[in-house]
Amino acid sequence: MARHILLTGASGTLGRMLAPRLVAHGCQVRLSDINPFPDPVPEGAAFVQADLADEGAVRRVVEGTDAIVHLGGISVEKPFRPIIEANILGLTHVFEAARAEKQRIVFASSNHTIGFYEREETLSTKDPVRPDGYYGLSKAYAEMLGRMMFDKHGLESVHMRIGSCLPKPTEARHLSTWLSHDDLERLIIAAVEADKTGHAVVWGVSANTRSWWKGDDAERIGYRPQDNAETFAPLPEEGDAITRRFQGGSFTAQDYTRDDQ
Ligand code: NAI
Ligand code: 15L
Repeated sequence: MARHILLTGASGTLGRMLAPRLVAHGCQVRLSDINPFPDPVPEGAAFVQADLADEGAVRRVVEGTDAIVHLGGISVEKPFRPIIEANILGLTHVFEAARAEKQRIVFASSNHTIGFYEREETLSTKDPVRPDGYYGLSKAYAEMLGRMMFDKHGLESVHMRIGSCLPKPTEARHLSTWLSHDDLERLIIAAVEADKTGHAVVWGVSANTRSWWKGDDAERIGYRPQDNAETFAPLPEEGDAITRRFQGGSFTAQDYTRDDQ
């Protein structure tokens, strides 16, 4: 894969893991984050510090690359102001810059777009979103922004609704939500290399026996997961009754005030 890729959120957990893997695929990689890159920058990569909320900085960092893997932003539930800065304003800057440069975006969406579905339900990406907080809502906005950008401008984007991307699953919920590091890499490579994607939404999940998520655009973009959380079963249940009830787990229980059910 000889492409020049911009990887945002490079200094975060998944960015640090992916940076050397993308280089190993033969990509030229531009890493970017608001925070310095904490590791030695891999040979074949370069790091540029930029705040997603700064439109000019985002334009400069996007310029000259061929595709964007957008992981940068707030990755947990927070009050709406910081979420708006990074995940709404910053994200829109990335899409506008990509539109100017005619680039595909591979975006790290999240299972928290649908966090309030009960665990007994099996979902397709066509089911209505049920965000479990401002964080999940911001990811749903990204998926809709991608839809509008494709319908109106032909800008392609692949939205990876990532479950729990960890070296290995550690709790019962992960038996359904786990995405192995290797499968995330496979998904990103498929999304970058697919001939055409249009606007695609793909569950960012491994081939888990207990997955809650089925219908999506995985086949269309050529994503074939190979790992399965079941090899780690059984695992302990975690958290309170709300956490255990909904697919979004502990995010659903944060600031949960309903008392009618
Ligand atoms: P992380 O929090 O470790 O990394 C996010 C990075 O974005 C950080 O390095 C942070 O400095 C950077 N960032 C935050 N605000 C920024 C700004 N204004 N300008 C520039 N950079 C900024 O998160 P992680 O776990 O690496 O996740 C990466 C992406 O994947 C996130 O978008 C997250 O929402 C998404 N995701 C991750 C999942 C997981 O299991 N780790 C599950 C679902 C989605
Ligand atoms: C996410 O969206 C978060 O970024 C990550 O930290 C995990 O909490 C994950 O979802 C999850 O639901 O397990």
